Amino acid sequence: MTTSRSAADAVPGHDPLDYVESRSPGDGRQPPRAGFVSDAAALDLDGTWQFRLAAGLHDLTPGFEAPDLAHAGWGTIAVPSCWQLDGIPGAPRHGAPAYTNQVFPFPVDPPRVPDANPTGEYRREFTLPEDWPFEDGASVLRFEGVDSCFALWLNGARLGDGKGSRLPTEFGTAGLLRPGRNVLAVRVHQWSAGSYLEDQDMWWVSGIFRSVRLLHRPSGGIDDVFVHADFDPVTGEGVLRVDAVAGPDARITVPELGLDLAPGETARVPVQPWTAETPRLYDAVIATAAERVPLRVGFRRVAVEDGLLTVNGRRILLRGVNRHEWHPETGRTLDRATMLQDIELMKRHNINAVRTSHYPPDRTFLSLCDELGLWVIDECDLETHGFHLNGWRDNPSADPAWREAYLDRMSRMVERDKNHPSVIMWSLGNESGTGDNLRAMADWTHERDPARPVHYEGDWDSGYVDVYSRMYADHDETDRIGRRAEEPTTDPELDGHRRSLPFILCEYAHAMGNGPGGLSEYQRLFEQHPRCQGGFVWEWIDHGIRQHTPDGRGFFAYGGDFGEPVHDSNFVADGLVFPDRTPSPGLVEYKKVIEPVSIAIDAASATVSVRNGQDFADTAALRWLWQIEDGGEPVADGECAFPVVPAGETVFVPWPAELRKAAGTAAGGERWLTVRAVLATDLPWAPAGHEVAWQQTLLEALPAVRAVAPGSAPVRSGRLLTLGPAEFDVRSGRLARIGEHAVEELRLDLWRAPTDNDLRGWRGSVAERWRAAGLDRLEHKVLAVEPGADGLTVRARVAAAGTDAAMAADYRWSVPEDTPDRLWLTLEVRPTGEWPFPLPRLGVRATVAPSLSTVTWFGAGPGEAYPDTRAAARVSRFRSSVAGLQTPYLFPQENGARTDVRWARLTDEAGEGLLVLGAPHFGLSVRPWTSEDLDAARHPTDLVPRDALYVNVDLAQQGIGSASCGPGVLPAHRLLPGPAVLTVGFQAVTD
Ligand code: IPT
Repeated sequence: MTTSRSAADAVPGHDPLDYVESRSPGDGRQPPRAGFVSDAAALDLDGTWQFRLAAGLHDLTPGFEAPDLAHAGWGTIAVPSCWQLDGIPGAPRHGAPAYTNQVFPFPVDPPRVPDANPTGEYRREFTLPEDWPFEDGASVLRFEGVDSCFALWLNGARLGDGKGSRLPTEFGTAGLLRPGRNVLAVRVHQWSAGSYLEDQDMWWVSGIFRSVRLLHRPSGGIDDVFVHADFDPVTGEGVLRVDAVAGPDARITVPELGLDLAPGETARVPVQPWTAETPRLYDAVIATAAERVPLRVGFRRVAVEDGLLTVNGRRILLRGVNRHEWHPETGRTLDRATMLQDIELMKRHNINAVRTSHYPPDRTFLSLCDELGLWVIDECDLETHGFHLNGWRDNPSADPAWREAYLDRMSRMVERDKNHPSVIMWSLGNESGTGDNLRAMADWTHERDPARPVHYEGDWDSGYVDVYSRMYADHDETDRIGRRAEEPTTDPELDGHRRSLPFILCEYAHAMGNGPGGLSEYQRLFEQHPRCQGGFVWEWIDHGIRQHTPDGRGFFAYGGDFGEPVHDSNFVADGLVFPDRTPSPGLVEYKKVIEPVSIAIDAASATVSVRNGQDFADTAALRWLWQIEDGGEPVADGECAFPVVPAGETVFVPWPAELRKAAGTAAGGERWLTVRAVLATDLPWAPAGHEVAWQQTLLEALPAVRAVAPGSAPVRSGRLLTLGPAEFDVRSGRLARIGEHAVEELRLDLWRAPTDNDLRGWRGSVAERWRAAGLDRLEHKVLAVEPGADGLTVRARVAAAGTDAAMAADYRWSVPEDTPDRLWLTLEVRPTGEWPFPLPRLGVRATVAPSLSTVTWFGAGPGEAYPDTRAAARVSRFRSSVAGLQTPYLFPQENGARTDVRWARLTDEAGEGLLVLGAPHFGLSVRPWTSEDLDAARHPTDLVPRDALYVNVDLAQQGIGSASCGPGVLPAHRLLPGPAVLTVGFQAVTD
């Protein structure tokens, strides 16, 4: 290898660039310590830096570190930022992001990396304030995160190098810092030996992506602090001991508790404990004469006891999400407002836990979790997944040469984050196979912090961890595990141990595209089996990157959009929120499924029961509101005065008199009672009135709308058949209009644009079977058009080219004499031949004029819902524009269906339009494009409204499942082919 290298790198007998491909975690670094902010002098080095992107080690700027280097030809970059992204003003994009899930985007040859190794040369001058305390102690440069490997020079002298992208690194500046002007030069390599340990399923982006600061370390100050704040649930006492590496005069004070302690001294005092539901923090200070460090202390005890994971002596239930750090413009550089937004959104959607998949987050996030209350599994920056594709050959986890790197990563996480009460478990990393290096990480962690359990999913035998953790186990297996009746371990010696452990699903319910389905069924298992302590939905956010089409329309890019030769397409878009953090229907569904309080209404006994499913908090923060709706219109409301329900308990309360009275007053329509739990006062994460939980019950059903009067006969004139308000073509039997409104191409429809969950699947793709069977290219052969005394019958055979399997479809049209404006369709469908798969949908599709673009309906809503994602849909009356009915999944697919619709009106601006009536219910989708358009589109910007609206009226749809990574649609939600009848009415109306 010949490279041009700068003279200052040259150390005799040593290749100065060896560190890039060295397994060593770094050189010249300070020992890791707790992350904290003190009153010692500090200089923020974030901001604009000089920048040049070199193509590889052969392209480095000679003398790059020299203090007086001329920057001719250099650009600038913002620190912190990811150089492949251009979301930060002043940070033009360099190179391009690339997405792979498991596969390494370079040849697997550890620890070597490609010659094409984009290398960012960063330089920044800074001026020290005049009062910088040079005479006292030392100063360190602290990098919170640099991806993936770097070396640095201060005033021309090399300080060291480091790896471990999402972990902090500090370097001493001994003797090099000068009063006034200083020059810091940092060289950052996209690829390094460390890349083999950082194969997380996410974009490859690089650079100094978290903050950089110069910190004064006063002599006699506080170098490290470890707060041990135990809570004794028997006595209600907090047990505080603070260990410190500090000046001999260090004292710890907690004014609110009247404590003044020396390091290592233990105090017991009555306290209010910290939990995610009641995040009580006590302000404390550790101080010496030289330095003062504020601390926030939360007292809690995490334990694995009697086969359960407990906090403060109680089993907890994790209603969690996996959170990557992501922003559609700035990538993995997040500001505090974005972190706070994530936590607020989580809390508002009843989420109580976060796994920091798959690396320690910016530590501001953990401070916010301490404050606002979330259980955190803090995960180490470690994943070697790509070795799996090579049969785990050379996996670093089992290679002693990597042991130091593994231990280094673990210690840097634990040391940084050990004082966060929100962190209840340490995770060794993700998908790194098995091996002694993982065991060594666990052993070290148990020794260093015996007060927190250790988690790692990758070793199914659970030999060195404290909880049994799995990902994507299906419902049946989860049930077996819940009964401690799962398959035995590979190593029989470990079976007893694993069977005694609590169980969590560290990933489940893959939220890719439309879905996930099956959440309710999982939640039931978590509530039924004490051992099943919940899980973490995969994942929080779609990692889309904001881009624009040439004509300026915005969209979110995914894998392949930057021309990557190897990529995993839209598998990076599998979150509960869209990249701009708009909640997806999946998040709304999850919120309902994991409600912390469950309301049950019993109309027969006129009672409501409330089960407080929280583990610690009572219900004092909640108010209970009731409302009765008639045909979806509110008719009465009030408040229930419930007693405060302690955690884990249930109360039954009779309906208040007003509610009893209102419920007993028939009004003529379908009547529902809704009871909602809302916040009584403002909380730090949501305002008063925010809805936490709800339940509905039917008070009064309506008799079926279907008329029984005899139908009238169609009248023929030329090519037209007129039946009441409708006109048909006499030859084809096709409906042409209803009253003034063109209603065309109405026919049986079995197709939906496959969802990600239809397309992918561990047990094969159902969408491939649909396509092979031709469900997307069905031909409609009219066999007979039969006008009769009481209506019109059109018989058709619906089938795809090349197959003899078919659907017999008989359309019976009628207009009952007593409702001469109303046209009814009864569609009878019978499969013939082989239909060995569930159908995507079963219903009719028709087109109407694009002007009918307002949809009002009485049914379930307001959001989209499918058979296994309908928990969050409530019965009421809703109104939306057609545009508002579409869910803009990053990869276009079936979306936007409304379920259990009793009636719907599609109207134009003048309020004229069409009424669709169920008998009793139907599923409704209205779009400005076809399912075929949706299927063909790759991004929402590919979808161009046509000159018609496409209306699907469904008897049923196939469920959603989460087969894109995990189990498919549960049997109860599969749409199996069989004889079926859909009845639906149409009428021209004025709003
Ligand atoms: C699992 C990974 O842990 C996670 O990072 C993500 O890739 C997820 O899958 C899918 O989106 S690993 C899976 C192969 C079980």
